[in-house]
Amino acid sequence: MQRDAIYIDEIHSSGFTFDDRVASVFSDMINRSVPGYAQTLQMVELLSHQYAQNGSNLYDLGCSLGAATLALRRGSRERQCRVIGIDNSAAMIDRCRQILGHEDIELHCQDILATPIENASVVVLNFVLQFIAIEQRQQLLQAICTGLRPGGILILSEKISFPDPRENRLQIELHEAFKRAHGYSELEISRKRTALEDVLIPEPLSTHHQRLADAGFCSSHTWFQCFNFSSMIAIKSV
Ligand code: GEK
Repeated sequence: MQRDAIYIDEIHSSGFTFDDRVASVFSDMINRSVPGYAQTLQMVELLSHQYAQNGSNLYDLGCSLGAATLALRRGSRERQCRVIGIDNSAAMIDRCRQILGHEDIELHCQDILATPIENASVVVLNFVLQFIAIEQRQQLLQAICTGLRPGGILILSEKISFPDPRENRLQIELHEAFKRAHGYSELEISRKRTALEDVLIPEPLSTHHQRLADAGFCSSHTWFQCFNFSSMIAIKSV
């Protein structure tokens, strides 16, 4: 695994993008930046084992290097499911193909906003909705809910914000302590913060749950939270 040193010695004037440089260090970057990332992958496998329906499609939207896509495949072995990973970064999808080439997985370089979701039983958005423009989030969740079979689920993991400014500040400080504990310097943390401004837009959990209800899910539950990172499961009625 190549170590993420992107923000050590360079000031990036433009915003963060999922280019080849990011793709080449992505596994290290996400593991050292997102508290609970490994656990979300374990639970994607467990939840797909629980909810994948025979003959259905399983989607990993914004699959990056395919870690959650592989978890979907592992969780649904012995069922006749198509596992489909989508990402609009060619650099990510190319590397993902190299990593998962031998697996029974379909990969497409495509915008998830233009991806038809059909005959689905499990859909994953693992730290991806946060990169979609706020005004397009509802439409995406609605398309996912419509494309799910009855009893199907969406697993939605996000960086979140908090309505109370003091709690928001505290959770950001704890996240930055997590990054320092994983070897990032103050300078790297602050450069990355600047690069992600206006690119990654977190929202409160209450906003996510309301949007899931408005999209047609019959219930949604927070199953994980560590500092300002959370994961939810939303269920379509049977
Ligand atoms: C994981 N889920 O390892 N269409 C397609 N892909 C997109 C779009 C879009 N409109 N916008 C962003 N992406 C992965 C981690 S990373 C999370 C997901 C992070 C893709 C983008 O190219 C990138 O690969 C991914 O979403 C976000 O479980 O970097 O914090």
